[in-house]
Amino acid sequence: MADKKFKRYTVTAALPYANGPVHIGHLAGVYVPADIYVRYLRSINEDVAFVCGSDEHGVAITLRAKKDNKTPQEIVNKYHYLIKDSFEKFGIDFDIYSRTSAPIHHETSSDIFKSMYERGLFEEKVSMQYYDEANEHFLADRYIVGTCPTCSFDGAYGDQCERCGSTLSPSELINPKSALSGFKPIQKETKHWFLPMDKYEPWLKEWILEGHKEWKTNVYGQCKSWLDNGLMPRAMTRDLDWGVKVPVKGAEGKVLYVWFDAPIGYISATKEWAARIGKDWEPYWKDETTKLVHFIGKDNIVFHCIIFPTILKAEGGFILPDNVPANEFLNLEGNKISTSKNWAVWLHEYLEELPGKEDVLRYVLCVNAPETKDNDFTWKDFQTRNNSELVAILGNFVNRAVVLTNKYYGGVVPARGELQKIDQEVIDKLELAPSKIAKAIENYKFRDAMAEFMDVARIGNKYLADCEPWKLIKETPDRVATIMNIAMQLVANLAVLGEPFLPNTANKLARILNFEKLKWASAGNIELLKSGHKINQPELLFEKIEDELIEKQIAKLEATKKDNEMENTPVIPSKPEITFDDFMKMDIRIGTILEASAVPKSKKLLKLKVDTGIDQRTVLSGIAQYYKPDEIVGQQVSILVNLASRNIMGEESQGMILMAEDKMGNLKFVMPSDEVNSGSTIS
Ligand code: B3M
Ligand code: ZN
Repeated sequence: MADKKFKRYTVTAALPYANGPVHIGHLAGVYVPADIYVRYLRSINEDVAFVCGSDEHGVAITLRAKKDNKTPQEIVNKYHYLIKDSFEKFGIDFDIYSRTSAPIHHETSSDIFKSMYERGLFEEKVSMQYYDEANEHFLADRYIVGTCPTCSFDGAYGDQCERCGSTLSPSELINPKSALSGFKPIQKETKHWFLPMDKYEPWLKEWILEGHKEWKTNVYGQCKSWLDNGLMPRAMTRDLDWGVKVPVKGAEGKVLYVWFDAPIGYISATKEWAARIGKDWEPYWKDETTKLVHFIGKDNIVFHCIIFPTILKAEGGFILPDNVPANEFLNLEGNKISTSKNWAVWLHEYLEELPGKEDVLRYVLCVNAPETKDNDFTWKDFQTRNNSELVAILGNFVNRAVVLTNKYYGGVVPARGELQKIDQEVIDKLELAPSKIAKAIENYKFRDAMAEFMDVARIGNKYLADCEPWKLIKETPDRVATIMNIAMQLVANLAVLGEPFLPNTANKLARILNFEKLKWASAGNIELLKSGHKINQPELLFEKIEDELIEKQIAKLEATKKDNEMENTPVIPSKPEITFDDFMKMDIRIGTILEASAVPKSKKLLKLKVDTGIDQRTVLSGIAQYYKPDEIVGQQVSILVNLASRNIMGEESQGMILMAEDKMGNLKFVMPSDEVNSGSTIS
């Protein structure tokens, strides 16, 4: 079935930063889809290396260490094992979970750098870099905070604005400050080694834009936008004391850029795994018949589609990814998951608080996976999916089939008699299921795949409900034998087909059925259980989740929200002084929203018609994620009316609505304490 072009697979899952635990967003975006993919490949007997590990370098780690008053090594040791353990318990079945502080990784990444350096593939440049005089430290991009030039957010980092998602360089920040001392950094000379991305641009355009049109639209689109904007040389070294030392004379006190070393971590992990089991690692990275697939989240697209492939291409001899099925983000109860705000469902806590429900989370995160757009996880939805899908469909069908087989036949699978039309219909549908599921998985459509899998249980449920064997057992026992035989074959098929999705459940099913789990190729027919085969007693596959449990989880999040509100507002550095006259230039008034509508093709903008007291005008405002159009008609707002009008997405926007940000990063209207007339001036 799978791609005949390929003889083996190297499947990578993004290396989580070992600076905090992993949460449901990680699982939904990367690890559940990757694991389903790999388990399926193993079931069709493909040769797979499924590699992952902790990303233990980079500024995020050093910042975290500083905050906790620990060494970076202490931080990564703590989280590496916590993360590894969470993955294991959720059944994410890596062949190896390594770490980038491992000696083999330092050696591998250092060697690749050296080999590229020796062949003159880097440009050596002396540039000005921000430097914190108080701490005598060059400042990595993340160590510089300032105002975002795109959205004016005051807490943007030198590499990225977490509010609007723009990728930044520190020099673009307005009013930059050192995160170490809070002082304005100075510029100081430093030498770095740059990868001339611009030189690889034509090749990248050809390889991605022409060669990989089949990549997911979100992935292809991001690549195209990077390539259309033009690439620039990018420094592959950093002034930092934590990471892989730059193996070059004159580079003392410098380390490899974390995005140079981390993806090489996939290669180091493969080496470690291969050595452990006495295999040759090279075919997994160097043989054209190997299919390389990177599972990542959307914030890592440029690194996996553009920068890492450029490194591999420049170094030479390596294969390139065949696909990079990146997902969008998962939100939690309507808000962006945030580590710093503790707005997350942490996997290690879930495991403690909802023991035995690993597959439930795998299921919910898969059916809700942010495959094409950001999605929301809510505890209510979690409960509904469990109760009305896992319990009511899958669990119910299996339980009925197993209970009746035990009751009528002492647990021995009865022989089939003559088939009726309704039986044949079920058999026909079952026959199609494995290839439908396989096709969806091979195309990285895991939600569809899971839906197809659940359909098999639905078919079984309906079959029993339609045939009502319990009504026939007295009059026509032969007919019941046929029905129960087919029902049990469906259960056996569920055990085989369910393995990639719900591994614990598949194991339980195998146990109940008293059979060795079979490979994918055996599924799709009604010959899996021989008549006369003895099954075991039923076990509950899923249990109903009561309101109480859900309410507890919701209360926990509510408490987090409260904590966040109680905390002091982070001090955002003030903007440069202005004069009274500057202020008086602004004409801010109270207006009233008369109409509101969505802007086609924009997730962020709403088009508003505002009564300003002087006129009625159109304003485009980036509030679509926070308000629905019909709930804000009649809302009083503060509006800057003398802002030069701007064309945004083909619409003329006249003025700006003033918004304040709450602790969860949601935007709120700034409005008077009592209603005032539209047109009242603010001064
Ligand atoms: N450490 C994960 C992240 O951005 C980052 C991935 C590295 S993959 C080589 O959260
Ligand atoms: Zn921004």
